[in-house]
Amino acid sequence: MTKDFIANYQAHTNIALIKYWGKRNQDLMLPVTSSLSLTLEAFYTQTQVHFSKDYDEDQFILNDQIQSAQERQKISRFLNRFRQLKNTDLKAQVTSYNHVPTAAGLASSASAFAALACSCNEALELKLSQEELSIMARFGSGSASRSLFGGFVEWEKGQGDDSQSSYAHPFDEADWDIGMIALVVNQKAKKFSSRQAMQHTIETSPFYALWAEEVAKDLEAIKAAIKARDIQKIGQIAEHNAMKMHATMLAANPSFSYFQAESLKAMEAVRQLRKTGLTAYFTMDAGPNVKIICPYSQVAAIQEKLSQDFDPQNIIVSRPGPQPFSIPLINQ
Ligand code: FM0
Repeated sequence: MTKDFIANYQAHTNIALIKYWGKRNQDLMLPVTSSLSLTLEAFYTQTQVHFSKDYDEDQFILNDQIQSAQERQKISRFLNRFRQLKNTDLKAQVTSYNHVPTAAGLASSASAFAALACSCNEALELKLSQEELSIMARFGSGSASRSLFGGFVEWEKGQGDDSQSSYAHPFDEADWDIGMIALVVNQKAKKFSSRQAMQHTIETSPFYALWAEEVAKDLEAIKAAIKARDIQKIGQIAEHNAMKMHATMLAANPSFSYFQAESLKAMEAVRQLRKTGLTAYFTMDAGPNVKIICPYSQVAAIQEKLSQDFDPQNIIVSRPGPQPFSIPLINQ
């Protein structure tokens, strides 16, 4: 009888409060700066991997759809790193589901590669540590290195070209009054990948010279604010950090931006919330959606106010999320 290697894991996505924007080494996926995120409960990926002699080639099925050769190749390259560690050439079937309420366009490579790394580790009985898995996930997508942990997570930039020195670790459990609201805007916005966008920014934006220094300061300040559980400070620092990242893109040549008209409207709505005495700050990533940092105890009041100007279906509330965990196998 042939032994099959199979496992299924759930990993949650994360939103950076201090952003990762740029690589110092593209081949090794090493970032220019450290970064810090909050893992979210509401958005996650479940990924089963099955290594077996029955497969002649790797297969990748996402949300019940067989994926293109291009998508499959990305997965195959990622699987190769695990095959190397196990010294096997078994092919695999990867079956993945993105759990994102509505068609929110928040599906993230972060939860996807974190879940796949965990499943490969268990299926192939590699017994890698969380830190080693964070390094493995990083090779799929930089932000995925942070989804190996729950709550507030810091991804260390590491040293030089030492690939093993850059991984994430938990910073704070976030088991206190903090939440995040995703405000989904304009899902039809043209997408361009963060990978290309950050490289173009490094190569052409004169403002990028300031970025690393600003991140270092913001990171120290937000860590103190998290330890003090000062949401107002956390929000102020995160909002400013996100805007500085987007400013580097506005100064790129040619310039580009992820801001849509609706994103600007959402940011203004958050500023108005503050005028009414609520504690709410925004952040934005490589897409038009706006995410709001707030005390969880204020989400109902914020939701109600935002519902006057935005479709309630597009306002998605989340608590902080957990680290990846094993889930039952799906039927073959
Ligand atoms: O998450 O080229 O990880 O810190 O989301 O795959 O490493 O998709 F706002 C942008 C994430 C970038 C900030 O980039 O890029 C953050 C961002 P890859 P990712």
